[in-house]
Amino acid sequence: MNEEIRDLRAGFLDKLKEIQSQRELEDLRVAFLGKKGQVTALLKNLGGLSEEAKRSFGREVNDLKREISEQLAMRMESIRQEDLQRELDAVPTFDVSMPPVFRRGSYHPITLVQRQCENVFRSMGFTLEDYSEVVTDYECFESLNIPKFHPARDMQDTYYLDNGQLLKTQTSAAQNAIYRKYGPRLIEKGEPIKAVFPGRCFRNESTDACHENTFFQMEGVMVGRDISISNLIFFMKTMLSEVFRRDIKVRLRPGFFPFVEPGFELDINCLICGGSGCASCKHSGWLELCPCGMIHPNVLREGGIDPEQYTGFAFGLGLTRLAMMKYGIADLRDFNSGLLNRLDQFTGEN
Ligand code: FA5
Repeated sequence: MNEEIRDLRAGFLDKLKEIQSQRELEDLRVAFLGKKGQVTALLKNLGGLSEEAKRSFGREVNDLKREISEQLAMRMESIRQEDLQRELDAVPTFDVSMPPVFRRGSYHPITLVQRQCENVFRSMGFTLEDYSEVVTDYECFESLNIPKFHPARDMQDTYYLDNGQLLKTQTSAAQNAIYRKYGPRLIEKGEPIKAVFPGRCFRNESTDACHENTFFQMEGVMVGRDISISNLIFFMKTMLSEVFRRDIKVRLRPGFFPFVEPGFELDINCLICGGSGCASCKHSGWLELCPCGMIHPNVLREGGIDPEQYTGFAFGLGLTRLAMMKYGIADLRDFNSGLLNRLDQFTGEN
């Protein structure tokens, strides 16, 4: 091989080793194969050579060009792969395209977040209650200050069964039973009622990124002497900081529910879009997470508790939306999708 060609080839291969980006690679291509590049410049030295030497030199230059082109193409492909890998590494934990690896079984993300909330409230002295999914009209509505034909029923499109029972639309349906269960202890021993009760709820809703017809809530109540809105805010703040373990923006605004007075809506700044607006938060930047308020006197009375002596707060935490925010899942319909390769990514927690 011609000495000049050999040196040029060695120089190219040395430089190629240092290339890290597509842009550097393009500069190298221009430096060697461009119109004013080093390989093209070789051809200017053909002048004094014999015909035979010219042919041989030309062949070697062409071989070098081909080799350089191939080397550049190979390096371009490997840089593309490296760039892609870097992008994939930067993708947040939830990856919809992640293939299933092996199946060992895992907890559903809603179960994980539910357990976390249960632990937080249990550590603050709340009892954990279980309640039926099929309830009576009295439990779900009438005991909650929502008589028959009250317009507030329209807020929860209900699945009724033939026997007059219904699929509970809200965990509040268990409130009356809790007051009846723990009321006597409150009255006799002065022990406040502190209970949480998670459960599946059903509403005949059209679904979208933040609404499902089957979803989970966790109800919480505290009743005793001098229980106030400050107690409510303290427990809400503690729960959110334990679940998210970082500062998150919330807002409290007035909200209407016949079973609380005053009533509030506690919204969370959408963690999917950071508050700029997206499908997950219906483009408002905020997501309704946990309505709450001071329990209406009629509801306490219906549960056998004298509202003149005792007060209390109640909240209805949207567990499905909480899991959505905690795990960065933009569409809560994924939760019921049955797609295990998406849902078992969170096993490591708890
Ligand atoms: C209620 O269900 C009241 N029982 C909450 C309550 C309890 C208020 C105690 C006051 C005192 P609401 O319909 O807004 O309220 O639902 C409560 C939460 O459940 C919502 O903030 C939301 O996080 C969640 N939620 C409601 N509907 C859906 C749905 N279709 N899909 C997913 N989550 C929902």
